[in-house]
Amino acid sequence: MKRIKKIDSVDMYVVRLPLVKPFETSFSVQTHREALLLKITSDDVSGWGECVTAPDPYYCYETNSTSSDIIKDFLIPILMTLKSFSIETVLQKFDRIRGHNMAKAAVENALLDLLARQYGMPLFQLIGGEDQKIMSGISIGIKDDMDNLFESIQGASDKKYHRIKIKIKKGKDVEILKAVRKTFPFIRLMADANADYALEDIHILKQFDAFDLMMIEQPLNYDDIYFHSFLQKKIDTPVCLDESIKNLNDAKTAVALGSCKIINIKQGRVGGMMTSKAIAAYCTDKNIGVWSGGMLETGIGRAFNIHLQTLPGFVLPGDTSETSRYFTEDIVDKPVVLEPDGFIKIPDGFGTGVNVLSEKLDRFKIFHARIV
Ligand code: OSB
Ligand code: MG
Repeated sequence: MKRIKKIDSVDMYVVRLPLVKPFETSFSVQTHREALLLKITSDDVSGWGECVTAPDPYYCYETNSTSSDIIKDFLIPILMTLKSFSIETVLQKFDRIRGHNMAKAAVENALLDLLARQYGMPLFQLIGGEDQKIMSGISIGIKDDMDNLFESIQGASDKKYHRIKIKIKKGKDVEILKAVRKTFPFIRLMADANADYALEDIHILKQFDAFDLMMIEQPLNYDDIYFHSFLQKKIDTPVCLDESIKNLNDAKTAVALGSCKIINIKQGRVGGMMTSKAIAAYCTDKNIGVWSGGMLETGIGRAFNIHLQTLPGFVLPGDTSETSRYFTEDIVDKPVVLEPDGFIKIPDGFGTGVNVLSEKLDRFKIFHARIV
């Protein structure tokens, strides 16, 4: 088993990158990506992780401040008690802390990157993935007018994105989906409600069946699994759960109840790459599709999502888009770009393959602390 000898230092940064365009969902409008980054160093090799939290608790209860506290006060102190340890040991110790999956994932990510770099291998190899290019997908925010939306969809379709997701909310749904489908009859299309509906809205959701959607993502309450099983039985469109699935047990519950046909695995939301792998394996065995979600990550977090998709089970296109769709400038050396066929290549090199540019880090950072 691969081991890290001991931790020499841990640095925490917050960077604030402007988004190319504001990103509107049923729960917020985001104009910046404010990312909490972690750099863990051992024997002169550093691994980087990105916490997928936002400054606010509108997608989930975790925020940059709660994660930073949990990392500083609990997770790193656990690491400091260990000598010559494996990732498995770390994850077992982290189990004592309930929830705070995004904080745990950030630490796990940095350790995996560090380990892969120390052993001189790409991250996908360390986690048991297969060398391959991965599919792309784009998530388009809620727009004020239809022309704007059509323009974004046309752009994504021209780029050969493998599927297009549009954000919806109550009142901005049926008519929009109908118009999009009419104008773009052949695109692989899906919608994400970010928990904006209740079971009583079933008459609205039922109308989505006419639009040949790949799935409807998180229609009901952010922590509901049970009532989604009622909904899935009454509509033909496959339900995909995002917010509700926070660990392997949630995935098992959703599968047992028939609450969804697809799960969006965000490695941060479920507590890291290793849990993601377990959920993907479980779902694949049960004939439930999985894909890798995104949280508007910088190049660091996005690289983890790319490596994640080399694991067995990730057969559906996820929310991995090119860098230029999010930022004019990122903080890493290798931007994500789509190949002419819409695929994305794994960044070359050890660990994630992407490296933080110190000039960009300096320019975009709004906080730095050495915590060890
Ligand atoms: O629900 O999938 C979501 C972004 C922030 C928070 C939640 C979600 C999203 C996205 C964007 O849909 C995915 C991406 O391109 O990173
Ligand atoms: Mg979602």
